[in-house]
Amino acid sequence: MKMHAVNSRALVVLLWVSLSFSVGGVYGADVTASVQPSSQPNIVFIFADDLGIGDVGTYGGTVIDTPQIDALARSGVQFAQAYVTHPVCSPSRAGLMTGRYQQRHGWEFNPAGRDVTNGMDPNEITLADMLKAEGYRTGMVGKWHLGYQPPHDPQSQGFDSYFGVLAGGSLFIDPETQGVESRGALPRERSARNAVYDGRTPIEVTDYLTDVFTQRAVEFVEDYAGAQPFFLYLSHTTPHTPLQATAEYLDRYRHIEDPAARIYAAMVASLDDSVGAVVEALRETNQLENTLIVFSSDNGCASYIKVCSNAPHAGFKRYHQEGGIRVPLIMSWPGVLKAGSKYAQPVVSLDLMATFAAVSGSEHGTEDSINLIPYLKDKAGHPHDYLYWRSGPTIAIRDDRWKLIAYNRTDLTSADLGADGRLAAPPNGWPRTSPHGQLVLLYDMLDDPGETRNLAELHPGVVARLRQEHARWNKTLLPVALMPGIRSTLADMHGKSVQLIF
Ligand SMILES: [Ca+2]
Repeated sequence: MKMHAVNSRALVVLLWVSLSFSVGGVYGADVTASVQPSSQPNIVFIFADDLGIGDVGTYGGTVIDTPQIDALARSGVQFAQAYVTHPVCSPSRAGLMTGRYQQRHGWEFNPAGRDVTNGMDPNEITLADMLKAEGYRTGMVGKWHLGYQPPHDPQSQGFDSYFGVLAGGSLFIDPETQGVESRGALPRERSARNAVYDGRTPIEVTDYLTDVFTQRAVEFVEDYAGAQPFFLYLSHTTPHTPLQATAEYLDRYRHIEDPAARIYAAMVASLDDSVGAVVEALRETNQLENTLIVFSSDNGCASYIKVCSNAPHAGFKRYHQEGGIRVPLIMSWPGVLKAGSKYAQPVVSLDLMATFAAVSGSEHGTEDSINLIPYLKDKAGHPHDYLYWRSGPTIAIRDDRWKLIAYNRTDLTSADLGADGRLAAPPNGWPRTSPHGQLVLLYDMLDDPGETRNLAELHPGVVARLRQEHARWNKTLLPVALMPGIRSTLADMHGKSVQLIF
């Protein structure tokens, strides 16, 4: 193991990790006996919103430059098959924050504004709750989307400090600001629902929101570096709509003629710069060797913005094809995780809970979360036999080779879509039943990762096995959600019309 000039806390971590692995057991099993407070690394989790995996250079993107994200990947581990638990923001975040499939605690659907008065089950233990109990200073900057009010808001859910947007997104800047380009007609000011909060106080922010979040994150690192281990959750609202960027980032993409594509590329650039700024702050405060940095996105990019890429995957945000649920995931922990490595087996965002618990010394675990660190060292096999999804009547499951998706078929047509591109929900939300039957899709993920060929009719035995396994898992969930699913639209799957419910 290469030794750099490391501070004492990092050195203890290095020795402790080496010891834990040389014992050969499950990483977590050694933790309680051996961990000392001084051996806890900082954890920095940078989250993008609706970032297309095909728009990240290290994942094969060629249109947009992401030098900072790419450098982070080179410094650590890049996951080839990282999944989130839902193809839209809020339920994906509910799974990630708790390390439990969100259907276990009822946060199955996009709240679609109902999070102003409701929120994720406050009895769940979040990443921040867990790390705070281990003595971490916990700070959050950015998008929450799991409930505005106590006991659901970030400061009720384990974060010592909060600065950000409680909503699913917000205006990035006054669209009439000099040099700013925006897509569509936007208001000049944020609505109350999309306000920026400092703690629990809404404040006025006039600078470009992504830059403001970055600055706050850098200040958090500078304020707490070295004093006690810290957990920073930097949850950007970019490159989610509204599409808006400043001249600083647009200048890098003047060669892209399509305005929406240019703005989206500039937004990804602002995200990339943010990753670089946070890494630099860690370096300047001598914390880089002592920090586990994680970068990911909450779901794939959206078809409705028309200018992003989930390539080489099919589908988009809202879809259970890979384009909706397979995301970039990078972990960097210099000196502990091997630089420039790749991890090929399927993993899921739920695994961050057990991973963060193990490195912080927590005994907390969940039924769904696997500590990935041993696998990133040398542990053989795969962390999960199956990964599962459910969004109302839509289900999906995958194993090492196969992936099954079942969507509701529908007799609704594009004439039923509203101006916002969505279907109007029945009064009690969309039912879990399938009155028009389901379209069952089976893909061979080894032969056909782009999900182009439906093999369901060729392999009825595989379909039956996966359906049975999904039914077994389904019985362990809450049969209903805290709030019914009200968001839905139509999609064409191999020439058949299906209903996406999210
Ligand atoms: Ca999102």
